[in-house]
Amino acid sequence: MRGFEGRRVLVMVLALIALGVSMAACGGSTADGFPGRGVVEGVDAAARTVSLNHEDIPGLMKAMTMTFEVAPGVSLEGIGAGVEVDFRVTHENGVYTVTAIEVAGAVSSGAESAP
Ligand SMILES: [Cu+2]
Repeated sequence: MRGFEGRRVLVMVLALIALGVSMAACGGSTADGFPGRGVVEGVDAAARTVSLNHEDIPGLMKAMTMTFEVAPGVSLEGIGAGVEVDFRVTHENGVYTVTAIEVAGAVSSGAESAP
């Protein structure tokens, strides 16, 4: 039954391609980090960590308060306890690292300020 086997293989190949595409889509968001929102509980500028009471981060974790590493070069200016922030976080080798953080709803200087 060559035809039948051939179709089965084709279906499997298509399924694998679909899986690969969806993983690629997922991998894209992993590379840039997952988007999150939360309230700052504390900042340790010397250790470059930030404690966030964050909302659900779909695909990564549920809402909780935890401490994140802050990636080199990420500015913590204006980030302090009680401030609501939008951030991005990556999860690599068991370490959660904030790769971007800014005050939630802040008007960014430049690009996005079109009328
Ligand atoms: Cu968490």
